[in-house]
Amino acid sequence: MTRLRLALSGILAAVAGIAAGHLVAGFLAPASSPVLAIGSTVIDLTPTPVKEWAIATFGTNDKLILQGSVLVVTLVLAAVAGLLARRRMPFAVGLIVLLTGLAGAAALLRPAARPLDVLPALAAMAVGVATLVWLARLAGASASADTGPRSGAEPGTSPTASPTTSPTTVAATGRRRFIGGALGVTALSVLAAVGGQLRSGAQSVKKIVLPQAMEAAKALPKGLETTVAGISPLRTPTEKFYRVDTNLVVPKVDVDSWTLEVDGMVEKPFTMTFAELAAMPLIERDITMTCVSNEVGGGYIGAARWLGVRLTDVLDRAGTKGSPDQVLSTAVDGFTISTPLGVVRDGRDAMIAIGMNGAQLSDTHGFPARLITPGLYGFVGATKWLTKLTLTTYAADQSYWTKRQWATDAPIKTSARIDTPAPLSTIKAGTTAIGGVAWAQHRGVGKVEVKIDDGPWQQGKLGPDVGVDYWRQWYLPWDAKPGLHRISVRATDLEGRAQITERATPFPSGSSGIQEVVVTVA
Ligand SMILES: Nc1nc2c(c(=O)[nH]1)N[C@H]1C(S)=C(S)[C@@H](COP(=O)(O)O)O[C@H]1N2
Ligand SMILES: [Mo]
Repeated sequence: MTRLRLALSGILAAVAGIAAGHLVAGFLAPASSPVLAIGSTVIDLTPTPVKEWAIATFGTNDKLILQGSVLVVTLVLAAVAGLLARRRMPFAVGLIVLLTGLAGAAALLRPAARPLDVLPALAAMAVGVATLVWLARLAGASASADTGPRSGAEPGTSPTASPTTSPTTVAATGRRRFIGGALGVTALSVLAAVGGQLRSGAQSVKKIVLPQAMEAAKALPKGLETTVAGISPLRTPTEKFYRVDTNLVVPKVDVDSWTLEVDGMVEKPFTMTFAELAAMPLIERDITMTCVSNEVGGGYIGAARWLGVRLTDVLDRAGTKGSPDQVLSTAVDGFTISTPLGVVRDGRDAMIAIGMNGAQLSDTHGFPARLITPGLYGFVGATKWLTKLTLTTYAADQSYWTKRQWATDAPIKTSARIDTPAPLSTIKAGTTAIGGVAWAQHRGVGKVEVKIDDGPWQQGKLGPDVGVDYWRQWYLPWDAKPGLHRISVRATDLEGRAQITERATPFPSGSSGIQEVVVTVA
């Protein structure tokens, strides 16, 4: 029983410390909360294959699983500290100091850390140590009573004990005190954690008035979703747009103090405010983004209307010195992306976007400004929370993912996805449609073909054309006969190149292969 109470003392000390740290972080910098700081560092240190495995296995839950794992490991170590507290208090305290010290170091070593970011870990350290010492003493006292006179609390000498008090009643009192202390710590921890969460959640980005584009983009045509049930809408609503980034906490950027710096191999480095950026000529473009981690048939793809400034317009203001081959972009949290300068300058609509689907960028999608590079996977051209552009060379500088052996030049691979019927679903026999989306950004989709069981490749009908940088909806009418059926799809770009049929994993330059869906027709 004593061991259980001691272990619980350690666990509650950790919980109290983490909660206190979370509360302080809520006021200072949400990302410096102890578990989050350690989690972010783990993300950065995780070898690429493990990361790939986690994304493939847990999908968008990967961040929750990571934070849960950090928490569980911490609590196990804290339980050990609790067990040590009885006879080896200095070691117990040392363990808590070590754990919170790691959190502090993690917070300070974040690429864009400020010295104050260490405070949440220090708060966690102070609260954790105090709680451990106090609870372990209560646990020890109840234990001493359990084991009788041998260990101190003599019956009869306790002020509350009547002369007839037996060791058992003293033990009961000690136990009550411990339980009271434990409940008190739990309650305060919950309050602190909730307070910290509310406080960081309450921070939101400022509402801005988006300027108009020089020439408004044409209205988006009516998509196939109005006629083919289950097909992805032609434009992805912002709330449904996939989100991929390394951030456990979304940066909430203060647009009034935000600046964009242009430096590196340029003639005239400069810094501009958001107002200055938004005052430049704006273009509006329909572009489909894809994540390199998208598996065949996966959902890390979205199509939106972006409002922004041509990237070359901004770069041209700085001029070029020497022969840079890379635009290294940096986000407010220090995250970096390399984009080949040749691609940026080949005439495509690479842009610094400030608007998405008619509204300002949301905090999750990079407010107040992000890069969009049509035709390239997001990790080489779509920096969110952008704050710096550096002209440099691949020989001199590497970015976050290139340091982790991902490809430097990563054009989006042509691919097609079946949205309906859903994999492994059961559908009614009769006239129906097989449908989905296909993409070959910056080359354009030429045709989409569907194969049912061992039949021939049949050409699908294409939805409206929104340009080469946009995806294309497609469908094939189907008279579904009862039984189990296999459906595959393949896209060919406008240059006549069919999508790669060999299976490839997302690492290092994007997945390939043909999606096959099995359905039951009843
Ligand atoms: N600052 C920052 N920008 C980032 C990332 C990131 O981790 N941090 N991830 C990139 C990746 S891998 C992709 S696919 C796109 C995703 O953009 P979205 O979340 O708006 O869909 O953002 C890119 N920009
Ligand atoms: Mo990505």
